[in-house]
Amino acid sequence: MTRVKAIVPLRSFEGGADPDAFRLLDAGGALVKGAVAPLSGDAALEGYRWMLLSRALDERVVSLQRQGRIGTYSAVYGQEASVVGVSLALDPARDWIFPQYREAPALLRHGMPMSTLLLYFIGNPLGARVPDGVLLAPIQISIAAQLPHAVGMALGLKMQDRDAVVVTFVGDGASSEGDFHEALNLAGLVRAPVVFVLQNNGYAISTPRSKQTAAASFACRAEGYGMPGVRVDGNDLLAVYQVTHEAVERARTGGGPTLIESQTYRLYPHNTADDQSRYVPPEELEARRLEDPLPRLRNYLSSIGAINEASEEQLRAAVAEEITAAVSAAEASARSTPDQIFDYVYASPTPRVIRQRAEITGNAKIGVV
Ligand SMILES: Cc1ncc(C[n+]2csc(CCOP(=O)(O)OP(=O)(O)O)c2C)c(N)n1
Repeated sequence: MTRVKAIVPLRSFEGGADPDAFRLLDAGGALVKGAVAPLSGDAALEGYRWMLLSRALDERVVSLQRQGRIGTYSAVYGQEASVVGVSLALDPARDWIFPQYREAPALLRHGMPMSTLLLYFIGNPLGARVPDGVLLAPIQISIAAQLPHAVGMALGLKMQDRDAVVVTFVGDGASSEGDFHEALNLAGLVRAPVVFVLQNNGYAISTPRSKQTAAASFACRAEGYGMPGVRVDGNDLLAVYQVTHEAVERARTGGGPTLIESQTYRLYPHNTADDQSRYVPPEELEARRLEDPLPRLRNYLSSIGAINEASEEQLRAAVAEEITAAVSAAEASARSTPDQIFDYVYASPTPRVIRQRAEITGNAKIGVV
């Protein structure tokens, strides 16, 4: 009997440098042989500013959380090139982002005020309100639920003949949800102008990538949905920008969706309630720290004369000042009250919501609406 051959190579990416991923900068920040930088020095410096801001914001918010001034927060730490590289390829005046919950700098660059974002993490429901004219869906905690919404929005934009694109972020863990497969299948079928950015950061809380899927990569799943799949070094800002730019242009010009697997690494615990020392071997963390995207881009910028110690110092000071002002503004806002969570559930509250609200405010006898 003839044996059936496996149609995909049974080799999987377990972290560290994937030799097949697209990259433009090597680990030391030098352009790889033959590479041409897709961003000018000024544009790459702007990317670095967003990355510095993201890291400084993570550090500040974690410190505020430890003081009891912030609720739970999922840091971007380690994934800055992945998030900012995508963001730089978008036009905030016409393209939409449907986020997960670990993309702070992309939301800020798209027009979300930092004080509003902080309000969200403080636990004030008003922080979840996206200001008018800002092309963002609200942060999504229910993993993968943003994907069908993103496809629906993209299809709507296509039907209205707009030249706008939807970009949605999703994690490696969330890609095991039914919503992921349903959304990608439909997007491929209707050629929706949507780009799926799957951030493979090594873990879904404590579940390592090796326990997430038997597929050789996340990107190779794209074939099953009839769309291109790309693997990119997610710690290389220039490479992430380029693959996203190409995918966005393809979507904008009627070429349909793309699945980008951005291979990065979460250098911080899943969120402020997690302890990654329980499941990440210390030697793994140390090795992956050497792939930190910030020094890598910093070295590149300094090699082209776009940054020096003095200008970096100024950037860091400006970013710190911006964060301090946003924290003050958020903390000066009116405190939320527990019953506010019921205000945004339904346009007309159901009897159960009315009862629960009354219970929480102490205004009702249990069971009486
Ligand atoms: C539908 C649903 N199931 C479970 C959870 C609990 N949960 C929160 S984050 C998470 C892991 C997500 O991992 P991944 O998609 O890889 O994203 P990452 O947090 O690593 O960026 C889980 C299971 C949830 N938020 N929503």
